Amino acid sequence: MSVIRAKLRSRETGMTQFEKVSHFSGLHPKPAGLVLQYGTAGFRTNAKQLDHIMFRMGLLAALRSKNTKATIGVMVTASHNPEEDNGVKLVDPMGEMVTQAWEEYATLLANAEQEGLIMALQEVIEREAINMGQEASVFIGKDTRPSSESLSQAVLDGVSALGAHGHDYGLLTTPQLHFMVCCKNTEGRYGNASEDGYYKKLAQAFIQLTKHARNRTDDQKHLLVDGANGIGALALRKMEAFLQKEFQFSLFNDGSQGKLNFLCGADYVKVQQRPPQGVEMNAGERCCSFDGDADRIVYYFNDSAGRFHLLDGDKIATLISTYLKELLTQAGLDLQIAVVQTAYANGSSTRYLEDTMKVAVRCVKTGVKHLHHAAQEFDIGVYFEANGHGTVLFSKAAEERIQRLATDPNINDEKKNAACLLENTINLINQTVGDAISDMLLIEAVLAIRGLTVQQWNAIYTDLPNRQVADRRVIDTTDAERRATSPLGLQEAIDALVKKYQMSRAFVRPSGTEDVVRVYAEADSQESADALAHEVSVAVYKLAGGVGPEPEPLH
Ligand code: G16
Repeated sequence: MSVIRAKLRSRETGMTQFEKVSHFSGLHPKPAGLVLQYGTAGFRTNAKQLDHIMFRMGLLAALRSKNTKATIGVMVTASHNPEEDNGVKLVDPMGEMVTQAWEEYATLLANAEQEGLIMALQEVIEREAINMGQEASVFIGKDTRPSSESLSQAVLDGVSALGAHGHDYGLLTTPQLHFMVCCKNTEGRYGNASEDGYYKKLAQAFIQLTKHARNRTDDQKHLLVDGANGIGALALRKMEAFLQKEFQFSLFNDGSQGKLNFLCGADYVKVQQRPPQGVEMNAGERCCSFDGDADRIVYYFNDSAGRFHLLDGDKIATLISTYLKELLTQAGLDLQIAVVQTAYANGSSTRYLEDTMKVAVRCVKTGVKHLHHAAQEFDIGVYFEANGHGTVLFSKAAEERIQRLATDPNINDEKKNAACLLENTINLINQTVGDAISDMLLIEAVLAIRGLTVQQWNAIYTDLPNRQVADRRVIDTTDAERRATSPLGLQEAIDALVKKYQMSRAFVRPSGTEDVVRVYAEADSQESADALAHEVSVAVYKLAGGVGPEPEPLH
């Protein structure tokens, strides 16, 4: 029925919608036989393989927009991956990652051979009973990779092939695009769907919030920022004027010289457990790194003995949830706060949150989409992956109670102050997705309000030494997912290895963003964590059919 209507409507313009799709699809042909899987955050691989994927995700976004009667977002980025890769992230109406039910359709369209594309489209249209006469609108953003230019053009071709309106924002951070989509679909209630709207909203909230911090010194206002040579650096520069010198920064790896994510950025710092290249740090100085599309952040500093200390997503979640819990107590609000983590969360962080903070902790599968949904189940859900990707979600009811309290004339000063802080905190947070810039400003504000140095924050609990390994040589990457998880005896081998070390834990999983198997290990000492990570990667290599030379011991 919906298909017929689409044909009738398009006949008026001479070409049916499907003829138009076929015509444009010929300009973005799929290499025969190429099969790509929808990964942790969408499709991601070498940019050379992605032209047809982008065109087809433009089609899918147009369909999703017709289906939801709302604006949908498409972000062209491969985030933390090397510059030669690219990828695509799809954004649903409220700014969250596209619903998992549609990942299946994304895979269907992505892998349909050239002559089967229209049939695949028809299947989606029929299964979702999409009215093809419905207007559609898609917002598009891209990161700074050289390939992003032509790939975002391919998305636009897909969008217009189905008669949808495409708004190309050009260069944006991923969280900015999520923000724009949410602003548009809430008719401005979440903010103004423009870059300036984003900067203004966050900067105003930050300035209001830091008014509650007494006597901020210039040192406290200043941060070293590693922009990963990516879009986050450009965005931060644009935001500078809006912050009215209340936040000052020295920006390194701003893209003017170095290569995106190369020896810098949040993923490099977290996995290598060392500072990025190109940042001039003095002992004790607070530093942070964004990733390639600025949806992740990690903090760190070197102590006076030259030792490196990393404050990752777990430490960020602890800082923020402690701050929020204290404010709730001061405000007398009985809202339930929970922290959502993944298996990568350091064991010490989980123990601290549960035993000392008495905060509920949930553990879910890797992937922001999983964390986001789990966090939505609480009044206040703080979610962070250890890699620095996270945010805080406030339920509608929680926001309303906080707002009512902040304007209640009959409460004492302490309660009023706490309620105002909570209100400004909500405005500073990008609730659609993890956002390096928003998270950074929130962390800076919390440290200032609580009068904490980065060293004091770091001392809240001590991380168990840990090691992450991701080795392209370890496994045949075309079949990574099955062979990493299912070879007979692998889990038993890991269990036996873990038993050899004190306070230890280890697991392996195929990455959904890179052609690697990730191995994580933690133990009571760095030597043990390194040795366990090595032994587990050898077990994976032997039992899962590793390719190339056997993994070597670390250090
Ligand atoms: C994406 C996801 C994250 C995930 C990361 C690594 O981040 O959004 O949730 O933690 O990939 O996933 P994997 O271990 O499967 O490779 P980003 O920042 O790269 O888009």
